[in-house]
Amino acid sequence: MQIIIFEKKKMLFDKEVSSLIEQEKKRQLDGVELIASENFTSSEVMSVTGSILTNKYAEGYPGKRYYGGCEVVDEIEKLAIERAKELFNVVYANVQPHSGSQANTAIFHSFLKPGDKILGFDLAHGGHLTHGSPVNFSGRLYQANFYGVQKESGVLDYDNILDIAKKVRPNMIIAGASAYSRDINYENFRLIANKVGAFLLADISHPSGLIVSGLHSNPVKHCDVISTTTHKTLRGPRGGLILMGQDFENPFGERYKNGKLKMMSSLIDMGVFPGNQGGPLEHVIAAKAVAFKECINTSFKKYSSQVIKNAKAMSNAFKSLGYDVVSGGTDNHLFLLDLRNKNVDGKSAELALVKAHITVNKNMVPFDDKSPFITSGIRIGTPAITTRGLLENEVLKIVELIDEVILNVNNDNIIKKVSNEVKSIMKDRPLFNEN
Ligand code: DSN
Repeated sequence: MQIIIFEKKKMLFDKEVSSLIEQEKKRQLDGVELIASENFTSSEVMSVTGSILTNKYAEGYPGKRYYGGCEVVDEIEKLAIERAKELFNVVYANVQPHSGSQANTAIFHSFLKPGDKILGFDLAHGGHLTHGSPVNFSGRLYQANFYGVQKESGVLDYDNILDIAKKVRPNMIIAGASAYSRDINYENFRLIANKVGAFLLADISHPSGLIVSGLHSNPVKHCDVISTTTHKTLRGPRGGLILMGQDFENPFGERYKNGKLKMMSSLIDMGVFPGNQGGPLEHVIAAKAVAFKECINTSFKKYSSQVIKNAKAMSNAFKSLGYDVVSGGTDNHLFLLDLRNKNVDGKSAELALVKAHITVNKNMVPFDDKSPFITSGIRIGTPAITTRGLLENEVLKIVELIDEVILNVNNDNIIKKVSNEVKSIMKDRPLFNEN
């Protein structure tokens, strides 16, 4: 695909912005990117995101817009919807959410009313801001309750979640996390939701790429509604997506348009627009369509499988170096290191690693005694380095380098040496490896 992003001449006109983009490009090329929620998209995805489609206003949905001239973007949005449905094997897809948070906001709008009760994965144990955090709309507009991992094992205990659900009687349960390294049993969540009469939302923003590759449990059969971002393991443009495996009759009757909206999918569409967003980003929707096609391609499954192999190789190597890996390992693309036995906090580790061109994020570990600004741990993820083509032998070298930095967070000479080694490992590797 040959698409011109912008005319170079014009871009150079804005020296400040183009120079900052060049600096960021160098940072991305030189470094080892281990932030679990980041990835590198293909040049096609980036080109389409930067295309002239950004010029079009298209509030509404294909065939029902509030603006003229939407014939072409209608076709684009329909294509993105059809590809999302094929990729996830679902009957309904809304490709308009600008982000995962917007997707969740729209779902909450559709399934809940302010003051309703939700039950989500505790952010401090690996959940997400939009699953009920008191500083987020989800914790301010709804009565938020939480389940977490077991102290000894670091994994979810579904009997315990059922006990909490029976006490709370939530209107909606959210299954999904941003720092949980184990597979999620959506069937168990369905049984729990059925027992307490709750809707079940699966937020698969993190593992969605692994799910479409058949390498992680699939929520489609078990959940009422699914949200995901499109830029993590799915490797598309920055954005959100809402899916339903089955549509069902709107159980709220009068909620919108005097009960004229018969199906839940229509309520979700209303929840996105006009409930939560204005004009859709058709350039990003087109890039989502491109990414979905890339994911349908068989080479994507090979990529996803390598993401997991790399994460397992790294977590095993950290364990053999005496690190405490939360839950003892990983089934997916990430894991958490609890650094308390190394006498380093997450913030100091993150800062020292960034100086060595290794990017991770500090992260609370379950039952953390430090604040979210300091933390006892770091989160490590493999989607981005796998896109750059790193295999097990190379990620093992990176584990050694991380260990060297963590044991010497105040030693600038060692950090400098590691930084040079990182640059030489990443040298001549494009951001997106076509193989
Ligand atoms: N989902 C968060 C992360 O995992 O980094 C961002 O919202």
